[in-house]
Amino acid sequence: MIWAKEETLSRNEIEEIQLSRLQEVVRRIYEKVPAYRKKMDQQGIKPDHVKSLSDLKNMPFTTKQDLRDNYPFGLFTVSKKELVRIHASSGTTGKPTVVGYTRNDMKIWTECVSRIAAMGGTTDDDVAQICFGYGMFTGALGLHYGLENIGASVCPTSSGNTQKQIMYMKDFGTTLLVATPSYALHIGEVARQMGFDPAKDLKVKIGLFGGEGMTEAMRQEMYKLWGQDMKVTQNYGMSELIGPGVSGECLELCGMHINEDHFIAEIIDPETEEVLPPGEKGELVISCITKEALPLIRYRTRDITRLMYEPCKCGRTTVRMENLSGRSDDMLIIRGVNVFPSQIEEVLLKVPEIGAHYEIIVDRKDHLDTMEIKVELADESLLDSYAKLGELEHRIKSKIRVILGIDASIKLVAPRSLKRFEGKARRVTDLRTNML
Ligand code: DLL
Repeated sequence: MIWAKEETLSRNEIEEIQLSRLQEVVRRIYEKVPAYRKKMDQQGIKPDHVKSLSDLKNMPFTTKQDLRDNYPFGLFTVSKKELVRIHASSGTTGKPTVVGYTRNDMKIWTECVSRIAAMGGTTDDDVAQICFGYGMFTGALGLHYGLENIGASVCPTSSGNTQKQIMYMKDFGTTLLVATPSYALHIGEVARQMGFDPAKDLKVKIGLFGGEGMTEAMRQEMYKLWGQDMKVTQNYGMSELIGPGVSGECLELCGMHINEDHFIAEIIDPETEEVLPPGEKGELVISCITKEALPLIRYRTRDITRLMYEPCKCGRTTVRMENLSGRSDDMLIIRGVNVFPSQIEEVLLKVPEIGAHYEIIVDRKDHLDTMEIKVELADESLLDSYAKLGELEHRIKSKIRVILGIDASIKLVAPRSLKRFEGKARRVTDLRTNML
């Protein structure tokens, strides 16, 4: 179901809305936020200079560092009194990034999430279990409001306590699961250990996943576990921009539709910072054109994707972003070769004898980068055969070499022995970081 008419406007109509909203928001940040005014003045840009959408490229970028430098509320355009909600995302280093919402921002957020949930097949008949951690993370409360707005029955089970999650799922007849893809796989595995076949004994038919990447191979794992007819969609967002609700996949599964009347998307070359032509892959840069409290302009997401403007079979006309290849800061450089963990995942998940969990450990020995991949066997059947394990290790190693052009050492480990995550999975350990 298409939730809002704004999802089907012509390119001219959408661009007209974008331009007037952009002009308004640029004026507002220039007047209200000293840090923005300073940056714009340094680049010799005044709000009046934004005469067309193509003038956006002259505006300065905003980065996570700007948020840190202005911690906690320095980039806000409203007083604290006008905020009705505050969230934060904890980075691995430094202060958290703080984001805030006015009453109207909450309405926009709810609307944007309702759109992406409706795209993924949600209706008011659904019983929705939200297995994202409630708290400062935007995922849980974002989905919560959007799904309630559609009229689904929302169960805020939060993350963790997986056996209890499964009991609720069974007893409440949960039809819709909200989780990170890695946690959704874990819930399915635990259900199996408890003696259920998730595809037959549970009623979950919709998976609204997000907060981290899901490769196509992982989507196939999801069907195997939860049933071939499950509607499995990816949803993208970021706390700094709004949280979930920036974009989501429709049931055609051909990229995530961006809510373009609220967000303007550009793709840049992360090195040169030049805007790339439509269709090229690069870093996603987003401008928030309707938010009141924290309307970030040209925010560098560090996420790598490509934009697709061709109309989608679902009837929506909004631009789609391809499922992410990774984050520019996730990219590992191993012996000079650029490696995205998602490339490794694609290879691993196509090997039938292994499960969906893996860990990548990068190190440096004698000045040479090394990569070890710990891979979990799908079941115990191979554990007794040394020869078969050796053959499997060799097969995985060759496939990785074909795709990446470098060697990795493969370590097969027993089923269910690697760490599981209830939120976003952390699959890479780079031990080189302290040596540089
Ligand atoms: O993860 C917002 C969100 C929650 C979106 C739930 C969808 C569902 P942050 O915690 O600020 O916000 O993390 C943002 O997570 O820059 C991406 O690198 C990654 N990410 C989010 N969604 C996806 C996705 C939320 N569908 C960061 N595919 C982003 C790949 C994703 N990566």
